[in-house]
Amino acid sequence: MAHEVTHNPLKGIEANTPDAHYGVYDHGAHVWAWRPAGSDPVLWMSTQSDFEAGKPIRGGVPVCFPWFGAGHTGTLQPGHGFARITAWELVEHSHEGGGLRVEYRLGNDLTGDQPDWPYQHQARMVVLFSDRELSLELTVENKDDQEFTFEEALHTYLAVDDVKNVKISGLDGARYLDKVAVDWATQEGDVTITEETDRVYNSTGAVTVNDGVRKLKITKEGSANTVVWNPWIDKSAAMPDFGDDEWTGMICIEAANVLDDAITLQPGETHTLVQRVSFA
Ligand code: TA6
Repeated sequence: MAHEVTHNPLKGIEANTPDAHYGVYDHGAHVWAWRPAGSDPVLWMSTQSDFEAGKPIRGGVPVCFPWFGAGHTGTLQPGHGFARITAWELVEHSHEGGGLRVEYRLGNDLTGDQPDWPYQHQARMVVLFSDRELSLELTVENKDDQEFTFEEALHTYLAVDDVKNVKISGLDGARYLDKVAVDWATQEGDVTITEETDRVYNSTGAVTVNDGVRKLKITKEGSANTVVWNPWIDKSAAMPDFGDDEWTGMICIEAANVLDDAITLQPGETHTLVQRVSFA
């Protein structure tokens, strides 16, 4: 499928035909569109999202790095780290396996002075779009002469028919931090969404999201945690870049390494986090 460099509205790579739509922005190496041929959009995007330098995008796949939320101190800014609001360098884009491959690079030359995380680093994001699967591969390299520790998450917003009907399977028996109740618990059976839900599961496995209309399968590698989030009513109303009634149409399923599962790399070491979304 032909693709082009676009400024729609941020610079990036896009392939858009009546059949299918793939899109990624240089800003945050942010995948913002994946509509496989014959399908409705798989990624959700708020109608209220910002699309400008220095601001996060509300939808698609924000890349959270090198910390998650406010980080291990609870005070780090910007939220979810600087990677998602920094323009990454487009390394190459090509057709591959009937789809589109896009590779981005991030490094100190692009991230600048970061007193909260003052390390020499390089990150690469390889995105593979096809009509069968969306694959995201985030590799982090320690380019420093000292070890460093980081958190990461592929903060994936999935479009669902009605989140109140969603059943998430694959987390049964997993321990999780319930960030709403501020307590740990163990998952019993499928995850259903009946209120604000913000959980960090200790799980390396695949999950299936069934909204009664479509079943999506999310697999991952190099990930100790799966984050599940829906803001529900009040949190949605409190976010200026999130429509008050939009919460029913999305669920975040995030391959992550956060909290006690943050990654420590020695000089020269690399770590790769992979998340793949497909139809179950
Ligand atoms: O991944 C869930 C979460 O950490 C929630 O706590 C909520 O803050 C969400 O991320 C969105 O964060 P953002 O900074 O994009 O508004």
